[in-house]
Amino acid sequence: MRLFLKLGGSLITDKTAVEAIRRDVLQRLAAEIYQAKTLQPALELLIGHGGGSFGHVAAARYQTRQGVRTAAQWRGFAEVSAAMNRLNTELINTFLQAGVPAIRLQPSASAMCRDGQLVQLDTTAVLTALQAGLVPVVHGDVAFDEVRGGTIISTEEVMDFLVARIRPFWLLLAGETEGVLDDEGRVIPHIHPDNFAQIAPLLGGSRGTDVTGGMAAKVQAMVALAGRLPGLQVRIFSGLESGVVAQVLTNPETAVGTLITGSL
Ligand code: IP8
Repeated sequence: MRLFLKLGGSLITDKTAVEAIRRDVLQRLAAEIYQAKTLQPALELLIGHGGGSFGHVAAARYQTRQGVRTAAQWRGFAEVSAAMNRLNTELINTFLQAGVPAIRLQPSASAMCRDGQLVQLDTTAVLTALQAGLVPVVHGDVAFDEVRGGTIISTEEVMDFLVARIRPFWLLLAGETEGVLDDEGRVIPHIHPDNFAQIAPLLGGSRGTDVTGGMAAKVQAMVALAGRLPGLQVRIFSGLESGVVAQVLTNPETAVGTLITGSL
């Protein structure tokens, strides 16, 4: 079973501070991922993690997503990359200590964008790592851009690109909220192309600094992705509740959070 799991930046870091890791959460998640992999040796798992209070703070300071031209902006581009490296290193070390054979595959090493759209990213290393039983770890990152010079690609943009080529059955998005919430704070159990237009106005942005869009943009991208790739299902749920990540990795049909599908 091939699964992609995103750990949201707001889940693994404190987005209201600067470069603050939620170490207790990260350690618990690593233990749960180890547990799921041990229970299911055939599990092929790719993990992506957001920028949280690491990448987003530097990216907002230098406006990197809008484009990179001047020497000062390129310096900012390098700083955003370094901030993501610092977060990723913490993550990889925590996973390895928990027994998860995680390996960093840095998107910016092979990514190319065209006016903010990711058009090129190496998939060979990802596939080879999955087949070797490793857990490749990607993340939102800086990227070179044919039009803008440089830009930012979100974790979901990286994962969407890989989903279309590596075709997992599930894209599991673990964040700090219980799922996609309506304007009264209730979890919306199922979003599909037929109800998305009604739901979209009820969705909010993001807490803290987020240069890549917040919840409404993310849900829209997921509905479009599930619509393009029949067979792909997406689940958005909270990784804060102990045991849920292990449970969802073991059985992604578990009815928690919000399910997003490409048809009813
Ligand atoms: O947290 C953006 O990734 P996201 C990463 O998935 C950077 O939006 C570098 C800001």
